[in-house]
Amino acid sequence: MARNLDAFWMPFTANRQFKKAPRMLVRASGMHYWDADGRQILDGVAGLWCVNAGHNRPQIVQAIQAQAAEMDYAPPFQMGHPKAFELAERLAAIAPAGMGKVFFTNSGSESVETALKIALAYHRARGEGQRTRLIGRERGYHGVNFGGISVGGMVANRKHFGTLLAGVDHIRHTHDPARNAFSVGQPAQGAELADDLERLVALHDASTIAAVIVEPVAGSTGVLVPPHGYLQRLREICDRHGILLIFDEVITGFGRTGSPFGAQTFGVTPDIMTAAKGLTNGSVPMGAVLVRDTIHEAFMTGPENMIEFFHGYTYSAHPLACAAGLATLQTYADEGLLTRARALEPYFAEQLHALRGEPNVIDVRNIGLVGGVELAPIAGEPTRRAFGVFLDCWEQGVLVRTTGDTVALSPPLIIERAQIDQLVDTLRQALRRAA
Ligand code: PXG
Ligand code: PLP
Repeated sequence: MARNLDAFWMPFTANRQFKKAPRMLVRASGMHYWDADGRQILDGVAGLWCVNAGHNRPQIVQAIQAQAAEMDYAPPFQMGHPKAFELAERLAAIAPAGMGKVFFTNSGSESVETALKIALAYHRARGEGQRTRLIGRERGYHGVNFGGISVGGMVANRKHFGTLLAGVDHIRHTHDPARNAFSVGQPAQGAELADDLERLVALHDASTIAAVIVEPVAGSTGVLVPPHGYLQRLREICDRHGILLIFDEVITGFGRTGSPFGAQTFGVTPDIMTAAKGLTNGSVPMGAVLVRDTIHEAFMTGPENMIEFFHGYTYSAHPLACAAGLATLQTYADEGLLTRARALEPYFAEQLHALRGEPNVIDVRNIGLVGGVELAPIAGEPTRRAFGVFLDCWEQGVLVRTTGDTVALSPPLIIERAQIDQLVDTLRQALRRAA
């Protein structure tokens, strides 16, 4: 099937390399994709960390089809449709207690922008409008819009784009291979790294700081699991200084770490939480921001006929996305998928950590059904070794993901043990061939 590939400028892709040897996916079901040559590919990354219930689940497909036929679109400003309210209620029901208000967006990136704006407007509404600083973390990924790359800490995602948002600072990341390499689950060392926030409080004064945003588990940068006690300490410091804590749960949401959200896995409740990806099982673009009831309450002042929060998207709570989201949450509930990762974690961890000792493996990290296998970079050619392993796995019928020189795994939560074996064995063979 000859096709001209010129027009599509592909996102986060080596366009020229791809177009010389395209990897085309044409069909999906359950744990698998099929490529244009009819090859079956085991999906080791849930698409892009989003297809948590596996592909093309009939309940979700039918919900989208039925909604498309019934009502295509409804304006979300000053109008409503029933499924938006129902989905918000269902989401609040699986969120940490007290996080009962939901704002809808269309992606993780938009959820991040929305969360940052809520934080700023919240302080202003309470008469603390001088709290304008936003604090992120080195190596953080918070999507690609200007707020998100400003609080984010991925150098390549920032350096091309000018001065970014003013008034942003970063705490240091938690990666510490000297002390924590090959930790199974949460690393033992590093809770004190949260104290870096005190350094920024001392520098800027707490009265200027609106919020701190972190991923409970940093995904995009290569799977960094929070050290024991780290998130608790961050929470305590935020409380001490009246700083809002935002968890970016775009990856950690919807069962990835063994609970509905990372907040529950780690036992720390943020003030604001972003979500996307698994919200609709990847089927229709949608994101959400969940906030504490008390934050929402701070906005509900002034004349009743006035808009309380000047923010929203044309496609906020799109009917197709809401239908997909409801069917997705139902599928998760029916099959116990929001906690299944907890049951599979010991087996997954054991298989993954058995890669220790394979050529060039310098660290293995895991939590729930997320894994990271870090490779020693080829001297002078960062990312090349891992990308070679990715291509080899693809040739062998397994889709993995690489970031830097880390191979990331985040399979659909329906994965069976034999498929974990296939995933890890394929990776092992690729590592040996690459040596
Ligand atoms: N926050 C976090 C924590 C994310 O992981 C986003 C925000 C942005 O979501 P959208 O839907 O705007 O892409 C993400 C997305 C990777 C990779 O290489 C990870 C993401 C996206 C693309 C690639 O691991 N995460
Ligand atoms: N640009 C223009 C000119 C618009 O009119 C709008 C929305 O009305 C937007 C951007 C924002 O689009 P969206 O609401 O889909 O984010």
